[in-house]
Amino acid sequence: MSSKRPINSAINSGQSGGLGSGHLFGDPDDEPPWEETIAPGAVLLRRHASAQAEALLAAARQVVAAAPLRHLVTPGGKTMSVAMTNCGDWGWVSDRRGYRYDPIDPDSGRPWPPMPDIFREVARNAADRAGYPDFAPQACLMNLYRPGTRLTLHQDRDELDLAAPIVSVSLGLPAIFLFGGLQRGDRTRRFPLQHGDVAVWGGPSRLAFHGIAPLAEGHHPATGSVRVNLTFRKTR
Ligand SMILES: [Mn+2]
Repeated sequence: MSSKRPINSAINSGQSGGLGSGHLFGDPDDEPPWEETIAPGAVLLRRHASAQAEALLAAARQVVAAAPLRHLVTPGGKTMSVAMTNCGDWGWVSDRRGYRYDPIDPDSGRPWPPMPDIFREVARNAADRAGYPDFAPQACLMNLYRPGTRLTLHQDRDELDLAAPIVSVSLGLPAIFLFGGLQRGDRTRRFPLQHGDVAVWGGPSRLAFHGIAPLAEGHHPATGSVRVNLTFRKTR
């Protein structure tokens, strides 16, 4: 894929070579975390991952070095605007044959890189805080959003275990999280997501429709001109 080089250097385009220092600008990352319930079983853990953000991004760069970001093709033949890669025992992939979890990176023919400990810890702590104890993610899907990138309304339903929640960590540029109900036509509400926010949804909201509105232009000291999203799932 010819577009690999730019997207794979994208996370590094923040200040000082992308190692990023949220503390340089102080305020937003220093806010103590708080929680907002947005639906039964669904909660936004505001700034919950702020303190670990730099470590998460450093680990994310290691993952991308081993399994480069790429634009997947949907079963219908459309190229997704979000650039993706995975780590952990299972990776989410999409191609002409459909959506599925695969232990092998189809681009390299090798297993996905292992899930970094810091990823596992942040995901487990967030799930705990949201009321889902002992969350043990088997898959981490990493999404990279550039300005204009969106994720249309969908359900996460490729997992065999629907008892476990979805844990989604936002890093870098802010985004608007669209969160609806169990039917596609249900009313969708918009929630701004900031660097360090973690969304967790499970239980009665596990199959809620959700998406991300087109990303606005901007600059974040930790990631430059992009948003990085880490989504953790128990797949089976
Ligand atoms: Mn999703």
